[in-house]
Amino acid sequence: MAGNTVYVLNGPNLNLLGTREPEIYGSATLDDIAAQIAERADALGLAADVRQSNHEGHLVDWLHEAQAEGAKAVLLNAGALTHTSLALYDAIRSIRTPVIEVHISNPHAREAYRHKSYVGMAAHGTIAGFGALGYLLALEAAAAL
Ligand code: CA2
Repeated sequence: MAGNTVYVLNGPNLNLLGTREPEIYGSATLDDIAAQIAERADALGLAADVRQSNHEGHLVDWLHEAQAEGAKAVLLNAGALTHTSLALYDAIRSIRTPVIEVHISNPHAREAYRHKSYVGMAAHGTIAGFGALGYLLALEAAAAL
């Protein structure tokens, strides 16, 4: 893997994007978003590796893998694990690869239990509230790192 690869990691339930709650998360599916990411990555001279898992440990393993493989950056939408996972906080802190937190919605404008982010406390930066465009904005940020 070349050092221009950006891992784009998605957590629990994001495989269901486009099927429910379009007023919050939009109507694009994760496959639609992955296609947009691939196109923008190509234009930026990057390669994107888009993955999704409903299991916290997979996300931890992929963060370690990103570092081991020399990835340029990780874009991480950890879903609800954002607000609960000390394991993801520790994993992000344990790697040197920059991690950019991404959210489709703006958790700070939602329920109080979404205001705390373990991912955000360890991440290089956060992009939230711009819908699926946030992944593309985060790619631009990764390219500029
Ligand atoms: O806004 C985001 O990207 C979130 O990470 C989405 C998470 C939520 O728990 C975070 O607070 C913010 C939820 C992902 C659930 O995905 C769904 C997909 C389709 C229908 C319903 C939920």
